[in-house]
Amino acid sequence: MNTQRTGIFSDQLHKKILSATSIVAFTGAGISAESGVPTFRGDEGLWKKFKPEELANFDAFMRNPDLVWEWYSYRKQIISKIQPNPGHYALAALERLVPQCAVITQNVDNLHRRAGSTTVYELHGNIERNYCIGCGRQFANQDIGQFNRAPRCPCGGLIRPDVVWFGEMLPEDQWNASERAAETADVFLAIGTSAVVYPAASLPVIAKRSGAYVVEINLEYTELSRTADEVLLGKSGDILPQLVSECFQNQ
Ligand code: BJW
Repeated sequence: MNTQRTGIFSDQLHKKILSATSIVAFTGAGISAESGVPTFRGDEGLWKKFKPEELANFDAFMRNPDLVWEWYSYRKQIISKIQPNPGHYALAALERLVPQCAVITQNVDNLHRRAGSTTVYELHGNIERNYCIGCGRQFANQDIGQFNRAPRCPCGGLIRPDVVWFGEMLPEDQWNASERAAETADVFLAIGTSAVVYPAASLPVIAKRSGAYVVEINLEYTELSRTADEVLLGKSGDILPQLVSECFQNQ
């Protein structure tokens, strides 16, 4: 594993990116931190103040739907007020420069699409969508308004956010497409994720096993660092725009 500080990227990385037919960006909460979305783990993370077992699983929702709904309302409000940051925009620009480029995200904040990325696989859902646990009817946030209590569908069922809680399966189509993208990537960028939540955290390993050059971008070393070919330590909002402009400055 090569370790390199932000600034000048290795020749190896330049060559890998410029010769790549397929680049995958696998993102976690860290890429949205600079937009003002709190991460989950670490000193400033949501799980310091809130217990995931009380908020991010189906049993918790059935025990206390209003509490869980209130927590998601709070996060929906944060997300409705913020904007994509230079890291999101750099990935959207990369999509226009590389023959195939996909974003696989664990984030539910929709910021990649808002930044202009079009091939986006959402492994853990999207907080802007909701559905009825009774009949499955879908509701956009604007359809249900702002509620402090968990809203109900006309059928009487509880409405929940369309996110993936612990113990739930990932959306099959998103997972299958992500696995295929990881298997065929020439370069796999793992950005702002602690890489501890499975099955998402297996994707960089799948990519590496399939021959991809794996680059981690994070503020600190993670579970993934030993697998990565390079670790770039720093903010993704600094590193990604710099990487894209350095590699493609003549295009
Ligand atoms: C920056 C930065 C900057 C900050 N620039 N970097 C044992 C082995 C394997 C699996 C399991 C196991 N025990 C249990 C499981 C299963 C479980 C799991 O993985 N648990 C582990 C925690 C142990 N997984 C599941 O349950 C999944 N489903 C599943 O396995 O289905 C099969 C099954 C079904 C039934 C029974 C059994 C199995 C589902 C997982 C769903 C995860 N859901 C959440 C919540 C989503 C909804 C919501 O938003 O509320 O997804 S949890 C939370 O963690 C969220 C995230 O997407 C996910 C990952 O977090 P992420 O993105 O990595 O964030 P952080 O905060 O951890 O890290 C941020 C990083 O950014 C840090 O490294 C910072 O340094 C860095 N950073 N600023 C660059 N500016």
